[in-house]
This record gives sequence, C-alpha cells and structure tokens, in this order.
Amino acid sequence: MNKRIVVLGGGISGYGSAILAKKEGFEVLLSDSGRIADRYKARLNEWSVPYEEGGHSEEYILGAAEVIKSPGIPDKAPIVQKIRERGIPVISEMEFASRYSSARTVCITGSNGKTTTTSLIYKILCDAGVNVGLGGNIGESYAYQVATEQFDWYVLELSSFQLDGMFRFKADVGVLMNITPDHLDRYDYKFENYAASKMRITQNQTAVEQFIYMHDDEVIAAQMGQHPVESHLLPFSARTPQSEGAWIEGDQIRINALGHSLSLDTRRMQIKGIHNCYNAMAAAMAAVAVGVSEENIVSSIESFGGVEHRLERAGEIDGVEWINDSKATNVDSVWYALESMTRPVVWIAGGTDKGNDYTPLLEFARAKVHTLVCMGLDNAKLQKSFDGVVPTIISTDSLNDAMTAARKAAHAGDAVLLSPACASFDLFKNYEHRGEMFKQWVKEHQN
Ligand code: UMA
Ligand code: ADP
Repeated sequence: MNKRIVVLGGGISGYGSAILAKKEGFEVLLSDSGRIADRYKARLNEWSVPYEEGGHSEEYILGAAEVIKSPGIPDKAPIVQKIRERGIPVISEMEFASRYSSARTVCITGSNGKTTTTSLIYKILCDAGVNVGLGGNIGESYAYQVATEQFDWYVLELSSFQLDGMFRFKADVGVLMNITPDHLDRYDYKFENYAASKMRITQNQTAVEQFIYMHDDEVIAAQMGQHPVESHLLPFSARTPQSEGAWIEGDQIRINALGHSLSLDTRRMQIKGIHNCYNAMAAAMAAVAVGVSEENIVSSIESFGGVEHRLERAGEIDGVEWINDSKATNVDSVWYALESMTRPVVWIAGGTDKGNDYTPLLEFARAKVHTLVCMGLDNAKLQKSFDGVVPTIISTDSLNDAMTAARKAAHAGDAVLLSPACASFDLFKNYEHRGEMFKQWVKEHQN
C-alpha cells in the first residue's frame, strides 16, 4: 500500500501536518517552493521529517497517495494542477488531522468576524474549565496539536481555503457568521463559488450536530434554499424574533437554544457595535452546545475585551479618541465600524484596493464622517468615491502624514478611526504592522 504523503507548503499549516503524518507512520516529504522558517525547520528536524525548499520535486510528489496542501497555495499553482491531473487527492490540514483526533470541534467561518467569534468561544470554554485547543486560521497548527496534545474540544477558525480541502470532516458545532465578497481571485471571480465554499461548514452534519448561522444574511438564506441543511439549526438575528436561536430586543440579547435560555445586557459588554452582538450571539449558542452554564457564558462574554486591531481603542489625545481597526480590510467590516461610531469621525482609509465598491459606505460616511484622510500610494479611487459625500478629503502617502493630518482635522469629542477597507501591502508588511504603527504614533503623541 502506498503510504507516501506529500505536504505542500512549509508554513504553520504544513509543518504541523508533516509532523502528524510522520507520527502516524507515513512516508512523508514536506515540499516548499520558497524558504521554510528556521523555527519550523527546528521542529521538523526534531521529528526527523524530511523537507525540501526552493522548489518542488515533481516526480516524487506525483508518486504520493495523498497531498496535503497549505491553504495559501492556489489551485492554479502548476504543481497543484499536475497533482490533480494525476488524480491524486488534495486535502487540507483540517481534513487530515481530524482523522487522528477524537476531540469534538466547534468550527467558525464567515467573511468577517471569524477571529473575534473564535477567540470569544475559546475564552468562554477556557473560563469554564473545558480542556480545549485553539487552531485553524488562528494560533498554533491544529495538526501539530493533534500530534502533541490531548484535548476534549477544539475551537477551529476555518477560512474558505481550508474548507475547500475538507471532504469527510464534520463539525460538531458549525458557525457561519456571514458571506460577503472576499478572496474572489481564488474563486474565478465568481461570488457563488466562494459562497458555496463557505457552506461546506455544514457538510456531513446531521440533526445531531448544530449549525449556528446568521439568519439576516441573504446570501446564506439563498444557499440554504438551494442546498437544504440537515443540521439542527440555531439562527441568530437582529430583527426577527426566533422560537429557537438568538435575537436582539433593545439593549438585550436573548438566547433560547437547546433547552437553555439566557440574556446578555449589551451595555455590560466591552465589545461594541451590532456586529459584535452577532459575534456574541453566535459564541453564546456555541458555548450552550458545548454544555457551558448560562452564568459562565454571561460573565465570560462581559469580560471579553475584543481582539487586537479590531475596533481597538488606542488612546485619547486632547479629547479625541483614536481607534485602531486595521483588520478592516474589506468594505463590509468598515460598514460595521462606521455603524458603531457615536462621535463625529475623522476616517483614515486606503491602501491596496481589492476591487472595492464603496457604495454601501456612502450613507454612514455622509452622516458621520467630516474628514476622510486617504493613506495609500494610489488614493484616486477613494477620493473619487467620497467626493461630495465627505466635506474634507485629504490625500497622504505615509502613516506619519496621515496621522498628522487627522490630528489637525479632529476636534475634542471626535474619534479618529483607522478602518482602511483595503489591504496594507503598499505601505506596510501586513495589517498587524499597520495597526502597531498607528498605536505607536498615538502613544508617542499622548502627553
Ligand atoms: N508555497 C509553496 N508552493 C507554492 C506556493 C507557496 O510551497 O506554489 C509555500 C510558501 O513558500 C510558504 C508556504 O507555502 O512557505 C505558505 O503556506 P500558506 O500561505 O498556506 O501559509 P501558512 O503559514 O501555512 O498559513 C496558513 C494560512 N495562510 C493562508 O491561508 C494564506 C493561515 O491563515 C493559517 O493560520 C495557517 O495556514 C494554519 O492553518 C492566515 C491567513 O492569512 C492567518 N488566512 C487568510 C485570511 O485570514 O484572510 C485566509
Ligand atoms: P475575520 O477573522 O473574519 O477577518 P475579525 O474578527 O478578525 O474577522 O474582524 C475583521 C474585521 O471585521 C474587523 O474590522 C472587525 O471589526 C470586523 N468584524 C468583526 N465581526 C464582524 C461581523 N460579525 N460582521 C462584520 N464585520 C465584523
């Protein structure tokens, strides 16, 4: 029997998969077309896992029984196309690792809100003393943890790229936050392909497993209309009162799920905005499904301070509040950022445009933003989109200039919001770098 497994990509996903494959007795090669980081090499050496870098040994790879592909490698990569032509199954780290784990899983996907909701569920479970691991599109490799830890539960954040390589995997509790356009370059620029990928969160589920999803999302509703879901349904909604599920009544979040009822007072929560109500509703129902008590859920959600770079308060200068929302790299996340603003706004936006359509932002921009500071190497599209909508538009091409302009434009009682709607790669290494620089500037300019 062919026991050869090839792992493509030597990042966090690949190194963990290769170690698990080795532990399970496969003949394994980790192959990376670029460089493998020293920290991963050290771990691979520790486990005597063979690896290559700077190219893929085609002949050897095409003799594999199965290939585990890292999520960042697109299907159009020549080596992946050749593997598929040979009919060799291509799977993801999640699919592979789940075969060797008896732990149950809470899996979270969506276009926005994955990391916040995943982190919140993980916190609730940790606070309640559940023996739980965290993985997927966040933190340590899931496969590496399956090789080295013994958890009862995993909370897994899943990107569409990870879901694409999952076939027999079944989430015990699946969570779908929303589906809005993102990553379309990987889906032949067809939104329906991306939406179908997100719906894989429900695959193989039966009435015994729970599917927690946003009831108000029309794309999800359309998908569920086309491909009925077998799972036990737990919807969350801002509008429609549900018989079972979660909804909002004034300042209260009501949850009635799996025979448990609880209420959350949104005024007592540290995370703000309607999107964070959705995140809290989803997290609370997931925790109910795991078996956490009502009062533990309420106290853990109330003490959750949010995740760095997501509407994070960076500090105050002369009565102006500075907010770091550097992770808002698409239009939908900025919509929720502007929605949650209660002060007049100086808005810093821009960067590498992903084919954005800014129309959904016009209403909030008109009502709440008095100055737009564009921060990017090419600001023309942003300027044109908000010309005549926002009274003052300033174009800058560095963080320092953008911050100085924002400080000048802001009055006491205003908020300066960095919520770019764009990727960061024109001026920064990544969104974290952009957020760090923003916070650093605020710190240096506080008295
Ligand atoms: N590579 C090849 N051959 C190729 C192309 C690339 O070998 O043809 C190699 C690169 O040289 C590199 C490796 O593949 O060394 C990178 O693999 P990767 O991009 O999949 O990166 P990982 O470090 O393994 O991280 C991936 C996810 N990255 C992406 O999906 C881009 C991580 O999500 C995830 O946490 C990790 O697996 C563990 O499962 C990050 C991410 O940015 C956070 N996700 C996207 C997002 O959130 O928007 C989806
Ligand atoms: P993801 O992991 O899906 O990128 P994050 O939790 O990191 O999601 O949040 C990314 C951006 O989206 C942040 O700007 C955040 O404020 C915003 N956001 C968080 N939750 C939601 C949600 N439920 N709907 C829309 N936007 C959200």
